[in-house]
Amino acid sequence: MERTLVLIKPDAMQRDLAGAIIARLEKLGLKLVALKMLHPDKALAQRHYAVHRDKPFYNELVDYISSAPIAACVFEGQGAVETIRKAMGATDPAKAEKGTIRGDFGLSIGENSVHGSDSTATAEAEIKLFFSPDELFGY
Ligand code: D4T
Repeated sequence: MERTLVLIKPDAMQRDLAGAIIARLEKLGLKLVALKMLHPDKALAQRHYAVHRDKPFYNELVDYISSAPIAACVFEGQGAVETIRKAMGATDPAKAEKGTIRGDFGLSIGENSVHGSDSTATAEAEIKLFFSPDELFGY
């Protein structure tokens, strides 16, 4: 079954939106199969965002995601990656449609409340970064 990683970013955690975001994703028929709260260190943030290492916003992105606790979640279901990407909305909350997570909760292109894996291959690698196999549940 397809799985994807969702990170609830510091801006959403700090505004007590973790439950609301998880509830929205559960309502899409996706199953929450792993969940943890953690404060990522710089090394983890750099590995997670390695694909962006040459982008001008990379350092800011790494600093931001490692600035405060986040919630990491794995959701499972048919088409989970695409379903969650749609539910998140455009990267820039100003361009995201109303009713999407970023459209409703995001503050700026950096503080955009959530991360979601962009392909099944990326999801597999990202899930391994945040979870060991025994932290993923089938139920
Ligand atoms: P993620 O990967 O977090 O689900 O976001 P997207 O897939 O929607 O967006 P992305 O890969 O283009 O960017 C990754 C991450 O960087 C932040 N960002 C992006 C930023 O701070 N400034 C920018 O100019 C851009 C383009 C937001 C998401």
